[in-house]
Amino acid sequence: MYHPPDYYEIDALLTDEHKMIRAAVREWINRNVKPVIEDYAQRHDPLPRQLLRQMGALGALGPFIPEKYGGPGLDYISYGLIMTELERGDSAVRSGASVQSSLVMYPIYTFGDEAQRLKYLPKLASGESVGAFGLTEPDHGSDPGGMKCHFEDKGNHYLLNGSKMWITNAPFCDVAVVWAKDEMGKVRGLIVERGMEGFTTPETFNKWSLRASATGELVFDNVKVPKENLLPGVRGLKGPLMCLNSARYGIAWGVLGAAMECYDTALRYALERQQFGRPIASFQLQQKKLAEMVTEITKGQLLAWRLGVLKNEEKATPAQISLAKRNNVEMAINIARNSRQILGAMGITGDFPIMRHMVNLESVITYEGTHDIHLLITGMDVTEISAFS
Ligand code: TGC
Ligand code: FAD
Repeated sequence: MYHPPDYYEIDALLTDEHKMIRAAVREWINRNVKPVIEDYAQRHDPLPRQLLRQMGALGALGPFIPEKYGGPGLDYISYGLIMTELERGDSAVRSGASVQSSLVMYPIYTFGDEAQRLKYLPKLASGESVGAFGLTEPDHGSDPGGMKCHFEDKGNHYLLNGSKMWITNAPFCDVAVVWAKDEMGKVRGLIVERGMEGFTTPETFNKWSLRASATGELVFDNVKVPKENLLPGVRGLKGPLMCLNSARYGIAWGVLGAAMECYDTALRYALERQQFGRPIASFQLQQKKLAEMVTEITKGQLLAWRLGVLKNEEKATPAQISLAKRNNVEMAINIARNSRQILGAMGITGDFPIMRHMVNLESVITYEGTHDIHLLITGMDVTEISAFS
């Protein structure tokens, strides 16, 4: 039985509706993800693909999208709590929901016109349609401003060329929000649909991390994109970066789920496992690990909750979101590593969720901006000097 820590009674800061939403997603994870996730991860088989419609019914796809467009219109604390529960199941499940919500629905809602919102959002909210987000390219990861992907105005359509890589959900996406440069070199967002001639999505294999998530490329070879598929509401790199703010916010909450599951597993194991005639939890070195874990989780919970309040008030800055993503992902990966040690050899098996969380978090600390990039964003914010250029 899972007992997530709430050392500082943060539950008292949640509404009854928040707790109801959290309980529903936790129960859904217990029934639909926990029993099968290990098998999907071992077989390198994408689980979110099978679950997207159920996640849609739960309100986990675009939780902040208004009801008019098929979303449940929830607040940002609810969004965060949903992400925490999903990532306790597996980072791949949270990733699937993050991309759909923050990287596909958010830009269509925020930068799209009414026709685009009505055409795409309801199907994305229900999980009938799967979305992908194309920013990273083979030669431009941390530095997306250097992207080569580009399009030309051909009168009655745009002609898109280039490629994106490391794209979550690419192999089975129905629509992709793709960031490419126009003839003036300005970054714009285009909605590309599966079936458009010249658009292919080869899968990337051989991953040791996020094995239950599909990753791939988006390749555009003279793709004719209808003019009505250009997102009219934003120009420049700030468009994709605003989407990242929303996804990074979700990750700051999500990784708490992975961390709490690892801690809870390690605590229970330490209390049961006997060595030298005593539970290993009685040894000071193991207590130090557990005490530090619960301390870091509590700090991470407070950070996420306060950020959620600021986000609800539309006051959360990109730098605040960046700090929370960096802090909480590092916290989670350290907790996964220490929890694995508490379990000794058992910790490397799939009988426990820890090793799977640990290797997943190696992706989470890299995507949505690497740990180093987030350190530099905070450095830039406090010094007002950019270390990037
Ligand atoms: P820079 O010159 O600083 O900024 C360009 C323009 O953007 C504005 N801006 C932002 N706007 C909104 N939110 C933010 N977070 C913003 N950061 C910057 C900025 O004000 C400027 O606007 P304007 O109007 O003056 O033009 O840009 P730079 O080229 O120096 O780069 C800055 C840097 C390095 C911080 C940024 O490019 C960055 O964050 N790099 C990391 C890339 C990244 O995170 N990629 C993620 C790809 S998607 C992904 O990983 C999905 S994983 C999904 C899953 O499975 O869960
Ligand atoms: P690089 O940018 O090449 O960085 C390599 C190393 O150099 C890192 O340690 C980095 O911190 C360091 N570095 C780079 N620049 C600096 C600097 N200025 N100062 C100091 N150190 C620096 N992208 C999408 O667009 N959509 C997706 O859906 C998506 N899903 C992903 C799913 C997975 C599983 C993974 C692993 C990645 C995904 N990504 C996605 C890509 C991800 O965002 C990039 O991997 C990430 O932004 C880093 O880019 P890179 O891998 O090219 O590393």
